[in-house]
Order: sequence, then C-alpha cells, then structure tokens
Amino acid sequence: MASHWEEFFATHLPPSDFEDNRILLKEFCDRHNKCGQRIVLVTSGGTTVPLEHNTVRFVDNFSYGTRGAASAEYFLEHGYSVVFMHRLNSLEPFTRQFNGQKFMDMLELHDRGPNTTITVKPDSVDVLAPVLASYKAAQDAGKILYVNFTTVSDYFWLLRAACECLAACGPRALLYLAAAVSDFYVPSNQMPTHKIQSGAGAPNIQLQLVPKMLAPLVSLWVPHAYVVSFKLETDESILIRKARDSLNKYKHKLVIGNALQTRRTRVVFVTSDSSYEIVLSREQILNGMEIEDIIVSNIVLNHTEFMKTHKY
Ligand code: PAZ
Repeated sequence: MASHWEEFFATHLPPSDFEDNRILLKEFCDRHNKCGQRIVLVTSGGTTVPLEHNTVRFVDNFSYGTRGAASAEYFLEHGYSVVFMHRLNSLEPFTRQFNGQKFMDMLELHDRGPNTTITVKPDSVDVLAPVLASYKAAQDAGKILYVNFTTVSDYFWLLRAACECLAACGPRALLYLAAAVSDFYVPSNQMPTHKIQSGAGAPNIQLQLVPKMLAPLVSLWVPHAYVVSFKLETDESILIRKARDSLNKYKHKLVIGNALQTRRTRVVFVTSDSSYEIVLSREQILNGMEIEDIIVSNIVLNHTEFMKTHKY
C-alpha cells in the first residue's frame, strides 16, 4: 500500500507553473553545485488551504515571511546560494525593508509633465543604497532564485522538486524550513468544484491531517543534507518537548522552536543532545539587530562542522 505522502502526490495535481519551476530549480542547483557552492533552500510564509476547486474561500495562517526573507539575506552574506521558496505576495529579501508606503515616501517627484523625473530623497539614500547594492550583487551573480507557492499542495510539490535538485549537492545543501505549513487540508477528492453556497446552510467542512513530509524529505529526498526545521507554538511550556519530539521522529539535525508572540526576539535551538536559547537584548533591539542574523550565523557554524564530519 502507498504511504500517506505517496498517496498525496498520486491524488493531487502539481501547480500549473510546476514544470517551469522545476527547470529553474534544476538549472540553479546544477550551476552552483558545479562550483562547489553551499546552497540553502529557505522556505518562507504561510500556505493556504482551499475549500473549493474554483477557490473563493480558503483557510490561511498568520505568517508574513519575515523570518524567511531576512534569513535569505543573511545566508547570502555568508556566501550561500539561496533558493527562496516563498508564499506568493509574502515578504521577500531586500524589498521587505521598504514595505508598504515606506518606499514611496523615499522618492521625490520633479517637474510634473513631459520632463518628469523621480529621485531618491537625500536623507533616504543612506538607507536605500546598501540594500540596493546587496540586491544587485545577488542578482548579478545569479545567487538567488525565487520560486513561489500559494496552497499547501503547491508547497509540497515544489518542496519535493527542490529537494530532488538539491540532493546532488550532498552535505553542502542546507534546508531551512521556516514556512508555516498547514497541518490540515481538504483533500482534492473531497473538495466541491464550485463556490460553497450559503443557501445550502452552514457548511460542514471536514479537514484532514496533511502527510508529514519531513519523514520522506530527511530519509529519501535529501538524505545527506543538513536539515533545519522550525516549530511554532503558542504555549511556551510545550515548545522544547514538541521540538525534541520532532527531532526524534524525523532524525534531522536541528529544530528551532519559537512562540508566536515572542518569535522576533527569542528562539530556542534544539538538537538531539542539547537546547539553548537565543534572545535579543533590549540594546540589540534598539540598535536594529535582527534575530535572524544570529540564527543564521549559528546555523552556518553548525553546517560547517557537519560538512567536515558527514560521510557521503
Ligand atoms: O513568517 P513569520 O516571520 O511571520 O513567522 C516565522 C514562523 C513563526 C512562521 C517560523 O519561525 C516558524 O516557526 N515556522 C514553522 C511553523 C510551524 O510549522 O510550526
């Protein structure tokens, strides 16, 4: 009998842009692998759970993609090539820093009419220039690939394809699974085709558990990669236990636990034999430090150590 995850792929169609993305992923991973580069797959943002095939309504979650987008920038700083696999319209590296009206407020419009020009306000140049320089450097060197998903099913298809392309990189591949992936979904064969009608009364929607993709990912898809997953809880008292349960079950390298309310300033690293906290001090917060800076530096050290010792 097919396992739960195999059955998922057998009964859910890939997203319409899947083949295009697979080609992009393969080209990117092969190119960086040939140069002996370290490659990180950063997953970021939340997944939706459609309630209808022609989707009008869906279940969503809280994630903005801040963690993933910021971390991708820090991995680039550490010399990694980055596959940034993110929820469509969630935050992206670099542009995240000027989200919403912030970017418009940095610009000035001159000479309305046929000779219109736009400049960056003098006091915004210092803010924009370093971010733009890092963005251009990453783009020009082809060091970052953006691929996106929306539904939980799209996410799984893309995740498996990315892993299949990364497998050739062996221990130089790092998986940083920061996306907030739904634990529940409506299977394709139980979903109505058209918009649920209110005239039929209150709908009775039965969500099912999604298959645990971390199991085949660690043991089959990228068995030599350094895999880091995140665990989110709202009850801090169960965080470390849940993180350790995940580690014991899937046998990957590291789980980073965080609580919803404090996730920007506090995380806990849980390995098979230890756990330690990273907490931003008040001073670090006031100086604009981001916790992802410290998380990524720590992971890079662990990954370096892993590459030295892992038999491939
Ligand atoms: O995307 P964001 O910056 O708003 O939040 C980050 C996060 C809490 C989604 C991430 O740190 C995380 O814990 N991801 C895994 C969630 C989970 O499936 O348990």
